[in-house]
Amino acid sequence: MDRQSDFAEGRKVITVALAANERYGNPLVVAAGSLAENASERVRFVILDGGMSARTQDFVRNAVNAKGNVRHSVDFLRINDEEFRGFRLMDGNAMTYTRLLLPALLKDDEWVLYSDADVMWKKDVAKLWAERDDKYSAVVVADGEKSATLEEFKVGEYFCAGIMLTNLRVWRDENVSADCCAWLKDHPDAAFWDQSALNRVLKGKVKYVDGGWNTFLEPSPHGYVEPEHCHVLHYAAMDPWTFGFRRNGLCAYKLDWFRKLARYKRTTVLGEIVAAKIRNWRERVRR
Ligand SMILES: [Mn+2]
Repeated sequence: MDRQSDFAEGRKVITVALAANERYGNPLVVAAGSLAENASERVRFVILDGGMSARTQDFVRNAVNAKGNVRHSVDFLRINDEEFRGFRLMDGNAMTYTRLLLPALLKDDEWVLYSDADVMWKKDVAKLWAERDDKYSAVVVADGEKSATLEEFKVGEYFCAGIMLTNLRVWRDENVSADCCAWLKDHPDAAFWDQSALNRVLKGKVKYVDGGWNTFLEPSPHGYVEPEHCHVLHYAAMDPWTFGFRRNGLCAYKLDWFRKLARYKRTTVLGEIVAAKIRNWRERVRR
C-alpha cells in the first residue's frame, strides 16, 4: 500500500503543526526532526510556511524521515501572515499568530498538536497526543510565575501556548480565533502576543498536563541547564542559534542543539556554528 492511501484511510496518525519562515529554518529542522525521532506512531507534519527555500524544506523532510524513524509525512502550507501584521510583531513578523488559522486550514481534523519551533523534543509525542479530551478546548502546560503575574493571572492558571493540543472542533464551533483577534485589536500592547489572547479566551476551558511537556531552561552557576524532568525543552529567549560566546558561552544545551542540527542536515557541528555566527553578525550589522 502506498503512503498516500495509508494516511488517507485515517489510520492512527498524529497531526502536528509547526510554523516557521526561512529565518527559522534551522530551529524547525531540530524541532520537527527530534519530534519525529522520538515518535512511536506516525506523524503528519503540517508546516505553516511563512516563506522558506526548497533547500530548507528538504532539510526538514530529511530530518523527519531519518533512517530508523516511523514513516511520517510532511506538508508545507504556504501561508501569509499579512492579516496579522496590525498586531504586535515578534522578531519583525507575525508568524506567531498563524496558529489561529489552524481551525480553518485543517477543516477535516478534530485535533492538532501545535508545537513552537524553538524546542527540542525528547519524549514520545504519542504520550502527549493521548491526553486529548473533548471536554476541553485545549490541553496545555501552566507557565511560570513570571509570565502569569505579568499578565495578572494566578500562578497555575496561566498557560504557555508554545505546546498546545488544540481541539479544532470546539475552536470552530466557538469562534476562538475570531475572539482572540478581537481581543488583540483592543489590546495592542499584549505582553505575549496571541498567547495573551488565548489565555483570556480559553480561561477555564483548558486541561493542564505534566509540565515536562513544556520545560524551560533553568539558571545555574554554569549558565543555563536542562531540568531533569523534561519531555520537551523550550528555549524561548535562550535560543542556541542566536549564538554568543559572551552570553553563557558555548554551554552544553547549545552544543546539544548544534549536534542535532548537524546530524539532521548531515553537515558538521563546526560548520553550523560558524554559519550561525556569520548570520548573527550580518543581522547585527543590518540593524
Ligand atoms: Mn517558543
